[in-house]
Amino acid sequence: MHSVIYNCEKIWINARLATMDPQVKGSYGLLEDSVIGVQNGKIASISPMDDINIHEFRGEVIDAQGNILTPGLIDSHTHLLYGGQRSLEFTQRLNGASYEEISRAGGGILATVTATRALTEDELVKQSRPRLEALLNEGVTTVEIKSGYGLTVNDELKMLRAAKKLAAEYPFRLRSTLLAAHAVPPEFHGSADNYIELICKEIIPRVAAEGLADAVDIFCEKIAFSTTQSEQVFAAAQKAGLGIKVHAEQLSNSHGAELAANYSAWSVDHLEYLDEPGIKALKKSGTVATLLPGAFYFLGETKKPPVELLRQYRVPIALASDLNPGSCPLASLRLMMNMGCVLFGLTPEEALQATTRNAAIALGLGESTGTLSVGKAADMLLWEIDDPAQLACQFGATRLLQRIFAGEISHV
Ligand code: DI6
Ligand code: FE
Repeated sequence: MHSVIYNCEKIWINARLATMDPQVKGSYGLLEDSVIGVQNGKIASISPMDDINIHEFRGEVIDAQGNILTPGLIDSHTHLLYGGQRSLEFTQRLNGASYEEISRAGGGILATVTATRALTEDELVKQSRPRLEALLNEGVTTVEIKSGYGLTVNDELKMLRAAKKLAAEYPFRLRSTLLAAHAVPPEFHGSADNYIELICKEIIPRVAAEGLADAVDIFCEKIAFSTTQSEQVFAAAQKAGLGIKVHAEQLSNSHGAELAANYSAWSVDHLEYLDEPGIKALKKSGTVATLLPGAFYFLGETKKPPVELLRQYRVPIALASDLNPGSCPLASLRLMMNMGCVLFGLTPEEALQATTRNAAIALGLGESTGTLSVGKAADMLLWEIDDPAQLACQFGATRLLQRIFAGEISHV
């Protein structure tokens, strides 16, 4: 232990570590009065302050002054790349129209598809920067970004390339997801099966060959794609070696989550209408249940996801922003932590777990990030707080003293 810490490039001393590591006993996996050492962007050592002699250390010493370090926050479900905005629909919904009605009338996702197709890759990057910056500024260090507003081979590739550009510009870990099966594009109106065939035979293989996405997602819902179509997409994703995610059981129960679990999905997302057989399937496959309280709140939904049953079956729960122009234009994962507690009844500890460790698993990154553990990425946040529960309890005035990405203190 000693020799490792003395070989580190830098150490944070006098830190209280909310490790979120299940192997560390107690709430938040909290380790008081600790020192954490970083080498090559990774956590190389964690030990009690008493065990080290600072005067023998030659690297950089950062004094955390008794403040709390947590893992970097992980937003495991966003649609932050898009053109235009849809405040008109917000007003329409306030006047009584439903999300489904707007969608069926050609608004909704398809309105954003038109706006996104009209942009060049660079314009798309430019319009999306403020949303990404909002997440990063509040302590998000890993962001999943979905395509899904292009819906042609070229426009989906354009979106995924734009995501890569953002990743080259800003200090964060990108996971990108192909969501070509977000809506049936106008060119395929009345022939959704043909569009699914294009996705499976052309888009998925091409995206995999070019290394443009880590996972594939589909909107499995009455107003979008069927379970039969979903199964074809899952099979194609599996064949291409990509991870599987699904939007399921948001507006109705079509058993998409259970189906995705049978394909060893990383996560199934939304889940307001998830039932017990679905939960059993998630348990069996180790799939994460991702809850999106922002969309629930913004659409004024009343049916809540089955949190108590998920707990009983010990299915890992993640919380994500679902940041998108229609059902959740709210660029704050911290707000989602608060909503996860207030609207869905999670505890503050569950909310932090849901945006660190479990969110990492939902992105197939469970081995590399999400907890403060030796060997994982040094993605860490130093907060001026007394209790980690404050991260879910309060909103808008919590001082983030340092945002550390891959061992570097990074300002966005
Ligand atoms: N479910 C959602 O909540 C978003 N996509 C999806 O499949 C909504 C996307 C939008 O309205 O633009
Ligand atoms: Fe979504």
